[in-house]
Amino acid sequence: MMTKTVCLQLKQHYRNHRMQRSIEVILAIILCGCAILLPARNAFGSDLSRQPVTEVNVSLGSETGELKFFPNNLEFESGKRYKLILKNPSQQKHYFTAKSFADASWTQKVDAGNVEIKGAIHELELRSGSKAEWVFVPLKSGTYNLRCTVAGHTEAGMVGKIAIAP
Ligand SMILES: [Cu+2]
Repeated sequence: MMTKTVCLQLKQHYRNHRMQRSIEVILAIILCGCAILLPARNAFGSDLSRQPVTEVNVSLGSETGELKFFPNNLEFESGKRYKLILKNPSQQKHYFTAKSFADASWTQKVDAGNVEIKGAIHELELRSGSKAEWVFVPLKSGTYNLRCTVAGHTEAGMVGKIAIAP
């Protein structure tokens, strides 16, 4: 009777020990996985995506129908994160077209209406009364052109400059 109890206790102990070992193995595997994944994510840009964001408002045209960007001179700093809030208060559609600036930046996302777009952005179309938000990090310093590509608008002066400071 006594021996049987000891034997059962030993069995239980052995079983617990085995379970503990397998938990240790699983933990070790998880930790290994993290060690491999974390540096890769940081190198890819998770640092950039977590930076505090600076909001910048730009109006495409005006309520009175002026063909201009307000403001038409934008300045950003390389490596900082921005949320460009674009609004069109006019009665017609306008474009925010800045291809080389977009190429010199990392776009995190664009929110337009209920749609969130991820990936390269070169041009944003804003219908009358609409709004879009572009979250990005400028990377390559320089001065870039901005214009509205609606026929006649660039010629009428709907242009601007975007500077990325190093
Ligand atoms: Cu326009």
